[in-house]
Amino acid sequence: MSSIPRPPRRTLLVSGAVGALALAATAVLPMTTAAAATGCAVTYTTNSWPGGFTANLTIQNLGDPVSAWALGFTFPDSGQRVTQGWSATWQQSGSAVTAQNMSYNGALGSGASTTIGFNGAWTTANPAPTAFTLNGTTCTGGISPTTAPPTTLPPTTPPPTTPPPTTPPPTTPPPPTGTTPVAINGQLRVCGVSLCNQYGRPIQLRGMSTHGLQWFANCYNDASLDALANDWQADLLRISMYVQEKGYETNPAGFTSQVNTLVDKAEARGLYALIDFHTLTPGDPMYNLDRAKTFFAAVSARNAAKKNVIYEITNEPNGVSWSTIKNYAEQVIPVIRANDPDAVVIVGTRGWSSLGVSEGGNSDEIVNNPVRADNIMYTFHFYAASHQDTYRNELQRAASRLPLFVTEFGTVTYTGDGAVDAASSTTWLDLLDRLKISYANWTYSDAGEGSAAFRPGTCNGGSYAGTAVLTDSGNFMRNRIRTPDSFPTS
Ligand code: IDC
Repeated sequence: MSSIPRPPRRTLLVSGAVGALALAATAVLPMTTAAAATGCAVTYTTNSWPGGFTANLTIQNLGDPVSAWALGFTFPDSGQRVTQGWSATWQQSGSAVTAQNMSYNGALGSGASTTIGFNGAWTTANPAPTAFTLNGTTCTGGISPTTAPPTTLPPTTPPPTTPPPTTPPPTTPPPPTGTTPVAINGQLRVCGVSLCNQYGRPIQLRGMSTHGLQWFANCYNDASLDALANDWQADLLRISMYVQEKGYETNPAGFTSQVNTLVDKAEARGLYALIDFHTLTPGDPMYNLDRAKTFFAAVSARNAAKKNVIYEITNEPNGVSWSTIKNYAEQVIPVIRANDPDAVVIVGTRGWSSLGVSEGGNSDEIVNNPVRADNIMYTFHFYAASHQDTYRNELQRAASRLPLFVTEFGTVTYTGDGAVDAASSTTWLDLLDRLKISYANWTYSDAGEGSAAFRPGTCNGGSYAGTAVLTDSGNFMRNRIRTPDSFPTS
């Protein structure tokens, strides 16, 4: 679906080509004397292209406050279906669709509204649904029932005959004016199992991870990041902020500000910035839940307006169940969403982010019990000299079912040291390229270990470009990363 070129966006309000132009009708709501007042209005806007569409729905509660809601509607055409939704849990049975609130948007006061949406597919026609229910009540209204309600259902009010252009249509992203990864791709969004750019097309980001900021701060400066953007032609900087091991817990304000500075340096060079809350030991993310909430509240508020930020909420959970990780994610994600609703969030997986494999599990535990949040991806990590076909097979199996992001991998063993395994690394990266899975390599540093890209001592000097400063791993990765990107722009 997403490979089909999209014509410019239009709203249902102004479009005539794709069928019915139904919008919120207005009427007085039925109400019984004893029951709570109910009522709702729904605005459905869509943009459509051959075979696919995106729909946004604004739901307004015109009754008494509710703490949970379910929206229902029926597609007019049997070929229409929801392929991936956000801001609600979406289900379709035949032509009947329901959207259940998420934990963070279930409460709707009187008159309050919330917006949800989905990507869809269609075959023969793509008319808009014309009737909606909220918690079983037909959404007919724009008026609160302050006067005596009718005893029978009001007649359906016809849709407006003239388009009411009260809200401007959503902006079509203009063609990119710059050539950096962020200038071309803009705000990212998860679509299906892919990471999609501002044109709704799947992309792969390739880049490098910092080492622990507490140890290698001298490796991250204007010259080294210029080399990453220009010489390496990278798309992405992963900012690894350890929480323990003399990291964040020792100086929250200092590490938060160090991360923000690197976000700015990445932005200035058109690089995406992956903010990694680098939990490792202890492996239970719940140990750092309060710190995570404090940290992500701060960085998401400060960076909300930026298009280049991706949040990685826990690096490598280990020794804990998937349900614990999921519980952690469902507490941290709303903190980020409250400030930065449209950013992609990445959730670590069981067994050092191996999708469970390193602890005897597999990705089924996630597929069967996904994190209840939209616009998220799941982490997969590997070290090429240690992790081979068993892990590759599981990644491939999971890739058609879950949005995956390799936020960290090494060309060496899982210790971070040893020789580059070029054969396994090549097999891995060819697989990630084929599946369009984004990655960051451990590490863009001069640590005295095989996984470091720079020779020891490099970060004491001022020169990072070219191959003279690189280790075997650095050379291997620079060659992989600097090949041209092919980001779709329409
Ligand atoms: C390693 C570093 C090493 C450091 C160690 C403990 O390379 O210098 O002493 O962490 O902090 C991971 C982790 C990552 C590890 C890396 C290599 O995410 O923190 O870095 N690795 O062991 N998971 C698998 C491997």
